[in-house]
Amino acid sequence: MSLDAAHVGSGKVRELYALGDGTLALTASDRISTFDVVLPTPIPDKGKVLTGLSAFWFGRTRELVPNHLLRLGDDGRTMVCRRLEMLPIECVVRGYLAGSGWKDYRDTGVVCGHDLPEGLEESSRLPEPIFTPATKAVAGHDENIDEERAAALCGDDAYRVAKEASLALYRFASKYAESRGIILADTKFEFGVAPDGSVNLGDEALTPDSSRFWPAADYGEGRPQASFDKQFVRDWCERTGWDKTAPGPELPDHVVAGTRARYVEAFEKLTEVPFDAYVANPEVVL
Ligand code: Q0Z
Repeated sequence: MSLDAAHVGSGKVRELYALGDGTLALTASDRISTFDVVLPTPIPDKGKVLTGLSAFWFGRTRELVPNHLLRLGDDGRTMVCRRLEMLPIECVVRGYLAGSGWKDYRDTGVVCGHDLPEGLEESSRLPEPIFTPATKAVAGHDENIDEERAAALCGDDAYRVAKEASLALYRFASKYAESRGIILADTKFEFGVAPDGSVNLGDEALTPDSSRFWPAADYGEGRPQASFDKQFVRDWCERTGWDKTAPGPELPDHVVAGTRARYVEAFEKLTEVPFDAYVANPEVVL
């Protein structure tokens, strides 16, 4: 980080800085959250893995959809980005039924206005990926909204572009990931408008923090799936009897090491770049 950077925002595990030249620096920490609580124990290199994966996808999809990435920091955990006027919705694409999509389907048969076939189960693959926009909650959980509300929030033109870009990105990335043993069950994108008026992909993209990554080898319908990255942490937290309110428990070394190995495994499976090569020179993923 340069010394003239002003801190302009904090996420649960990331920080956003304004650089002197009108660009932004988005830095991913090694903090991990589970059950919506940030744990006191970091996962070494998690921020580098997530930044490297985002950058890899930005590089692979720039012809499909323009994005905000300008360059990577030498630290491997910072993306220098073009500043965008962010759209006020989360652009979620689902290829499988999980989380709030599964709950909405089970209760109503409908997800964000998509009338889905009968007989789907938890974790079922959908006949076609669906776009399920949500509001950005300041606190608490995002709320799924229908297309009419989402378009009213963004403006019709920007909404249409963000929706088609989201579906195209999901189709590209899910096909690629499934060929490498990882199911991309769903994912959340954020878009913004650049000074030239174009709608650009922003934020992080197609990481395990913005998506559900499932190991394809363990997939089965009618039950929840193990998470590619966080399952050790969740299982260990469940066994401690923690009530899932802050503060969370300190993680033991074997859970930290196992979780770090899963993040690195996801990075190497998807990028085909050795993680050490990324750390030595982050731009190898571009
Ligand atoms: C991203 C966020 C984080 C806190 C704003 N290119 C951009 N232009 C304008 N705004 C953003 C971006 Cl990426 C932007 N966020 C999400 C990230 C910490 C909030 F690291 N908020």
